[in-house]
Amino acid sequence: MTARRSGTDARERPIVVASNRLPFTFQRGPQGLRKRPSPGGLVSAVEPVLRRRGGTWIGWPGLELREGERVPARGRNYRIQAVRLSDPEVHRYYHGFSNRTLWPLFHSFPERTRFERRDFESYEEVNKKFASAIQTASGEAELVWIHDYHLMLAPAALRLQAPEQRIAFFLHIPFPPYDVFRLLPWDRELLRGLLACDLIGFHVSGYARNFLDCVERRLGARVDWSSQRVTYAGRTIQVGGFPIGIEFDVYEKLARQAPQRPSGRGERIVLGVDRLDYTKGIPQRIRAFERLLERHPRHRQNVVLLQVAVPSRSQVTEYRELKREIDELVGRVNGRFATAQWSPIRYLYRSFPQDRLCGLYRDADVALITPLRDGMNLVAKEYVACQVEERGVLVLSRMAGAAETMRETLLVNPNDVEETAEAIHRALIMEPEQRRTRMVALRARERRDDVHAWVNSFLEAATRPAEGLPLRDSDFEAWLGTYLSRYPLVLLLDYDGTLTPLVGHPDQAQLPSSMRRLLAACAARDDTDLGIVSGRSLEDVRKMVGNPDFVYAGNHGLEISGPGFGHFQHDDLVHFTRRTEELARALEKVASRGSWVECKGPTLTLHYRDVPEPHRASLVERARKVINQTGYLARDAHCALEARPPIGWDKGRAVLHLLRTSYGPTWSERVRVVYVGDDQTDEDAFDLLAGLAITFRVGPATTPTSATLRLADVDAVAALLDWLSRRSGVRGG
Ligand code: ADQ
Repeated sequence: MTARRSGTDARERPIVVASNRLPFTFQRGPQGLRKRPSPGGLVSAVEPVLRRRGGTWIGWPGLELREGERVPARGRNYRIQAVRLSDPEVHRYYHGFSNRTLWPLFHSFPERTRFERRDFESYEEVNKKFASAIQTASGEAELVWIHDYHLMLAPAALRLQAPEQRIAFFLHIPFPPYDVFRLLPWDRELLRGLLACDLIGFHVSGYARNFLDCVERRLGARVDWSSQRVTYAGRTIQVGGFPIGIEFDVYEKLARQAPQRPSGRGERIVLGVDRLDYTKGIPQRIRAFERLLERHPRHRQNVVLLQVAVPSRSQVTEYRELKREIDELVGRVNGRFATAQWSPIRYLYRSFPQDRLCGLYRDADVALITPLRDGMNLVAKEYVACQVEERGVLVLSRMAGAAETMRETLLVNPNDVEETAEAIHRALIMEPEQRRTRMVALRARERRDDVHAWVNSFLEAATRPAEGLPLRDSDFEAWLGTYLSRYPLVLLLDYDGTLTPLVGHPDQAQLPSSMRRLLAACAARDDTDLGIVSGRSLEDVRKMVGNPDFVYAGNHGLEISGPGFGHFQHDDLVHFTRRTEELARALEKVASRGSWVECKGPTLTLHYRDVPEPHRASLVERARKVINQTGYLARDAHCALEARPPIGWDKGRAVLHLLRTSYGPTWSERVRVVYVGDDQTDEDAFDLLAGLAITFRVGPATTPTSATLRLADVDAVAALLDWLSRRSGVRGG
């Protein structure tokens, strides 16, 4: 989705914004704290919004505040709330996880990425801190808008405290492809952190697609690709591309007002403006300019590369090394080509006031904006806004998000020095008429799609409720169509919570007649075998389902029986059936009112659904102790604690045994397996079947799972069975 609405929104309501940095960074001087504008694109984009609408901006002031020190409570027409961070937090959360892990990885520089668990832990803590500050400030706020890669866990932390709050997130940097993202050891945590939002925005739809791909493949969440919506943890999340714009009018005005360039030697100017960052491709750009001078000597003495670099993250070693590299390169090229009157590169390592920057943009003949990777790149847009005489040419990297819309630029691959050099040459010799045509089109788009239009379209999407998505045949076709196309299916299903909704007492968990019909319809096909794998005793589960054509695995697979399989009983079954009775007696002694023990032969379950909430934890603790003392394994189930004998047998092993016995040692070559289950004991099957089957975890996606995919509830299982019963038969071989 790439939504865009220009003009102003009628509902100019205040909002709460949270980002790592406040719009001002504070420095300590003799007169106390001094503030100066924070550098970078996020502030340039979002500050005008708050200035216009009012609200609160929550962020880190840029230094550790001392006892009694306060940052001013107001910005220009909005409130400021500082989040205090200690020096160790800044070190690990900001310089560490944000800038040494997420920044390089998300820009697809895995070789520069550092993976440090302690950095991640600090990131988690600081994100929680931000969430608490947001919670306090948001009150009745209609929307909380969280920004950028520093705060990707904050939405989930906030959702815990404010379940009803509308939360939106915007990522200002690229979202990398699956193959890069999954290098991160905490990839699922970040995805879950973001999925607590109602809306997640990216600069361009390509990044949104990468995100959806990761969500589908790493979390097994349901993704509707056509509407770019995700169903996760019982909620629907809208995802989309929202290309950011700039305050076009302001830049244009500043450019018109900037003092005229002093008439000097009249060299033509090729301009580069960046934060000093390795993603911006400054060394590659200097090499391209050097190649231009080599290949086209006519530009020597006539053209200057004016490179402005604003210092950034200078505490990080890579950035200091980059600075040194650029210094050396500039020195080398100047040494090689300079004459007494002319130096090819003028390099300014400092921040520029906005009005002076606008003068530079206006006067530059060519803007050379060639990042190796960039979320959007606002400099490209600022250049265009300042081109009031419409005579400049923009050479732009294909790797910048801006390249998706700014099609009238000269697009280059910044890694290709030759191509970039030729593009500069082409820009320098381009006919005025062509330059104007391109610039007029670029300016019209940036004027229309300015920062206010961006905010309006984003906020409009953020406040629109995302509707839930019914499961469609196309979902199952995408998940299973190819997998099942040439093989018979073995369909294995858990019973309670999968085929029947969870109820107070196991006896009440009757199989609905619609589900019974669907199971029968699946089993009636000659390319489908069906098995039920349950924690109930074999006899019990067979009675509940009542279909003699299925294979049944009871007691988590300690007993298996059915047509084409015969009968299996684990060797230790009799021994442990006796011992389980002893365990049951011991548990009766610690049980409290409302709990009861279900003996199922070699396993048992302590049910505590009817125990009042305040007494549950201590009951579980007592029961777990007793179970462990007898050498049994305790495992949490839905409002129940299961005890299983310590014989290394579980649903996973049972299912592998079933498959080997029924279809031979090469079963994975002969049949396809789909396994559906809803609780912790099914995780053993998900783990063992990973890569060998497609597995579904049923239920709201709040707990981690090893299953391939998720289904929201029993109705979704019914939809799956319905599709399986109707799917086209075994095709091909
Ligand atoms: P940045 O990486 O900071 O932003 P960019 O979009 O180019 O990159 O914005 C830089 C901002 O800093 C511009 O507003 C520019 O005017 C200003 N600036 C640069 N050099 C300066 C100098 N020497 N003096 C003063 N100001 C200077 C991140 C992402 C981008 C994304 C933005 C907004 O990396 O891809 O476009 O956020 O979402």
